[in-house]
Amino acid sequence: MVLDKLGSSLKDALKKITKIGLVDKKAVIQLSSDIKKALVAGDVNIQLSKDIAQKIRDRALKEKPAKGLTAREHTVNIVYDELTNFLGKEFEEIKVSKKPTIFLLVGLFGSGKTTTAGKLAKYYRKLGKKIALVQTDTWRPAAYDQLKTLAEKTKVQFFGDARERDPVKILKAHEKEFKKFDLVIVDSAGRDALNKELIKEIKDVNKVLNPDEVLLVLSGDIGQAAEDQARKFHDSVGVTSIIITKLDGTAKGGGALSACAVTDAKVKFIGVGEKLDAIEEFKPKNFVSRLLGMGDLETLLKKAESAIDKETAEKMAKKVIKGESLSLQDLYDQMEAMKKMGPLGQIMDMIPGMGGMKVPKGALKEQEGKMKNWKYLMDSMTPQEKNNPEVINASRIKRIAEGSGRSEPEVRSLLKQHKQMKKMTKMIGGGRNIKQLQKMMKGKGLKLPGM
Ligand SMILES: Nc1nc2c(ncn2[C@@H]2O[C@H](COP(=O)(O)OP(=O)(O)OP(=O)(O)O)[C@@H](O)[C@H]2O)c(=O)[nH]1
Ligand SMILES: [Mg+2]
Repeated sequence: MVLDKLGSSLKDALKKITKIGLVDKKAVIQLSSDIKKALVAGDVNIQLSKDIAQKIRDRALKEKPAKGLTAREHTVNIVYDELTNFLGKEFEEIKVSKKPTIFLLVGLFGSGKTTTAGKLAKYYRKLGKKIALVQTDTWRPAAYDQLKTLAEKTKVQFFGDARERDPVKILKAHEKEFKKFDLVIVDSAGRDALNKELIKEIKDVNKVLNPDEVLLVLSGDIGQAAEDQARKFHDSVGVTSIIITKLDGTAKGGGALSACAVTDAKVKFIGVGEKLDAIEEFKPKNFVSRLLGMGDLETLLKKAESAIDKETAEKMAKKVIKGESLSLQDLYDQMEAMKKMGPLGQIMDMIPGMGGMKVPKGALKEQEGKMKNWKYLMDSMTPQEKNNPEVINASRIKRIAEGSGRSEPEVRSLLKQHKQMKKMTKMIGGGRNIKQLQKMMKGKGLKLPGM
């Protein structure tokens, strides 16, 4: 998970107060001191860490819990609130409604501009947008091929010119075609530092392109220095949004995120890996709930939504919320969607109540292996059997095993798994039984609904 260490020390701090019987002054002071330490260790500015801790302490001691909240819930809520505030409060989506919407990506060498251009292309293509990627980086020889390959991988249009040295000419040569696209994403050249030459180049490109968004790409590993970089870029070329990359591989991400929260341009996306789908919209609220282990159903649903079609996602979410049971067909659809969503471990972090659970890596691998075989089994079932697995008797089990080239015990194990899934969706639907669900999962060694 992103900001693993910061997350686990914040969770530990909160765990202390969920364990003790009484949340008294001493406990609150301890909590705020633990949180301050966690933030400082996560590279958040010391003064800022102190301020946050102080606010949490003051509010937890002064404010009366809202009706229906225990003192403990009240305190956790304040922690959540204050951490969300310091990461930028409300999230405002980048609108891609005007045609064409134009993004210009800027940043220093190696910050992740080109990779991010590819990621954004994939992200918005999944939302149904028609995309063009444009390379104006004439500085680095490999830049042209790098973005062209990404465009081929994501199946979007590519514009560029490997021989032209002037970025403005490249833009002029293609600008007429831009209006055929919903979103035109323009990559640009980086430099070691924001110098006159880079400023001039970005200004020239800016003038011809007149982009709707100037997105500054910053590498998370620069930590608090992100603030200075963001301000300088903003003052000289006008930045509308920030993307922080490489949050998967740095302990300094807390520093970078919190530092940018105080600038005029807000962080809109974060990069969480080298692969093309390793990008997420940065919503402070969701981010903090994940960090604190409260789960992040919204992000999960969104991922599911882009993987499966919207209709299936809504259908499934409704069933879970109503506590209705899911059919084998749903399990199958979910598995199909999961394949596109990434490893199970990543998904677990996003399910409320499960973020804090430590699941042995082996168990996840084994589960992923099992899923493959279930697919074969389900391919041998009739639609009726998938929708209503109760009809599957001994002779059907035999037929399914033979048809799929798997064994009868495997069919039985799948049916058993489905039964458990049904039970669990009922619990999640009830909403109150996460604890019970976790207990059951621990006992059985990872049996998630639909996984
Ligand atoms: N782990 C991780 N690596 C990333 C991420 N984003 C980019 N990278 C890697 O960072 C390196 C630099 O990425 P590029 O996209 O080429 O950076 P750039 O800003 O275009 O670099 P220049 O064109 O040289 O200025 C590559 O090895 C990427 O794979 C991320 O979110 N996580
Ligand atoms: Mg590049």
